[in-house]
Amino acid sequence: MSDNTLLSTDAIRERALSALRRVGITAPEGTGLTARTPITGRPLFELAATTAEQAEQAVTAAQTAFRTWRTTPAPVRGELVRRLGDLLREHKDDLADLITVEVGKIRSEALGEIQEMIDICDFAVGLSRQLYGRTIASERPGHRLAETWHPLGVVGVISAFNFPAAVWSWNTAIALVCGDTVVWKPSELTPLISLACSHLLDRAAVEADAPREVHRLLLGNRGIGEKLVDDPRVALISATGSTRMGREIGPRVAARFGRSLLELGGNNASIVAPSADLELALHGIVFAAAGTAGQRCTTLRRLIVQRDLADEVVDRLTAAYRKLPIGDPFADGTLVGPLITAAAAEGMRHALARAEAEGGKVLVGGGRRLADEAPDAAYVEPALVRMPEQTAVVREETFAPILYVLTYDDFDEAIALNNAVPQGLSSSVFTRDQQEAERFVAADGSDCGISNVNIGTSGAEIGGAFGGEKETGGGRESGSDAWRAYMRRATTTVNYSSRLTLAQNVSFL
Ligand code: UN1
Repeated sequence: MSDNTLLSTDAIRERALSALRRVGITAPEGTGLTARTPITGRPLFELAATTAEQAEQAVTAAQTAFRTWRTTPAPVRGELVRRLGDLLREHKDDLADLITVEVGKIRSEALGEIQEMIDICDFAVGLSRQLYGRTIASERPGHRLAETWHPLGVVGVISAFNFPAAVWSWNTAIALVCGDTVVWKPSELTPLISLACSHLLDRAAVEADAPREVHRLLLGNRGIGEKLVDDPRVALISATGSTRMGREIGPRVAARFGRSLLELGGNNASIVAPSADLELALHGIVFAAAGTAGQRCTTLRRLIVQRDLADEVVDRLTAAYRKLPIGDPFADGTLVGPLITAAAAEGMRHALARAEAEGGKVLVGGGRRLADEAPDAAYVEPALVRMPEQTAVVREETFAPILYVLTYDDFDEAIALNNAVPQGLSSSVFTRDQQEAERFVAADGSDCGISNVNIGTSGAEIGGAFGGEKETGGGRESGSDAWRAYMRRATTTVNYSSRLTLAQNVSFL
C-alpha cells in the first residue's frame, strides 16, 4: 500500500474558504487565534479570539434571551431546530469539508458526523412535543400531584476537537427545544467548523423568527472556557474532553452549585469469545480501533481475546493493519488520516515505549508516515500491541490508535478485565453464545455506559443516551431521556377541594 499525495496547504486553505463562503461566511479576519490543518500541520488563517469582555456580554445576551425563550412554546422552539436541520442538510458537504480540513477525518466519517447532527435535530424536533412530566396519584382527596419540566437557563457547552460539530449539536439542539439558551466554547483547534455551525444557527434563528441571542460562540483558549465555568449565570456546564479537564471543571461548577454534565475519557474494550463470527469481529475491531485515527472517545483501546483464539485473531488483525491506507483524508480510499497535532503523535510514541517497558510487544504499526511530504503533520501507523497483562499504560487513555491485546481463559475473567480500568464509557462483546451476550449486558456484566453485542465500541446512534461511568464523568447526552439534564423539574400539588388535608395524616389545629 502506498501513501497518497497530500493536498498543499494553499489548496486546503482555498477549500476551507470556499466551504465557508457557501455557508455564508466571508474570509475570516482578526487576530488571536490560528486555524490550522492537521493534513499538513500548517496554519491556515488568523481569526479574532473572543475577549473576556465579549465573553461576559455573550452570557448576558444569552441570559436575556432566555427570559423570552423559556416561555416560547416548545413546539415553536422546535421550529428553530427544524430549520437548523434543513440548513445542515443543505450544507452537509461544506461542513464535512471543514471537518476534514480541521480534524483530518476521512470523507465518510466527516459526512457521518454531519449526519449525526441532522439526526439529533430530527430527534429534538420530535422531542419538542414530548417533554413529558408525570401525573402522580396523590394520597389526599381532591388533590392533584404532578411534575412539570421547565427550561433551566443558560447552558455552557465546552466541546473537544474530535467531534467538533456533532457534540455541539447534541447539546444545542436538545437545549434549545428545552427552552435553554447556549454559550459555546469549542476547542481552539476547530474554530472554522465552529464558526460555520454558529453561523447556520444564526441564519436559522433569523428565518424561524427566534432571537439570535439564543446562541453565542466564544472562540479562544482555556481562559475563556474558565470564565464560562465560573459564571454563576450559567446553569449547566456540559463539557466533553479529557478526565483531567473534567477533574478541574466538576469541582469548580459544584462549588457554585451549578450543574455539570461531563463526558470524559474512555478506555473501551471488546471481548472476543470462542463462538464469535471472526470475520464480523475483525471488521468491527479495525473500524473501532483504527477509524478516526483512534481519536474517538469511543475508540477501541483494549481487545480481550479468549486464549485459544488469540494467535489467529492477532495474525489476522496484523495483516489487516498492514493494509490500512494512511494519508490524505480527502483522497478516496484513505482510511486513516493524520493525528490532530505533533503532540498527539508524541503521546503515542511515549505510550508505546511504556508498553514495551511493561512487557508488551508491538506487533505492527507505531511508525510515522509522510514525514518528508508533511514534516509538520502527524501521520502514524495504527499500532497493535500484545500485552502480558493489563499494566499501568493499558489502564490509561492515550488519544491515538493503539490497540492493546490481552487474553482470558474464562468469561468471568474477561468481564473483570473489561471493568478493571478507571474509565467506563463503551464496551462490547463478540459472541454467538446467548448466555455470554446476556451476561455481558447484565447488572454484573460490563460497568460501562455503552455495552454492545457483536459490534465495536464506537459509532453509537444518537437515539440512545451517550456517556459513561466512573472517570468518564457520569453525564448522558444525545437521545433517550438525556434531555432531562437540560431542564429543571417542578413538583406541584394542587388542592382543588375545599378542605385542607395534610399529608402523612398529620393533624394540626
Ligand atoms: C466522541 O468521540 O466524543 O459513538 C463522540 C461515537 C460517535 C460519537 C463519539 N457517535 O463514536
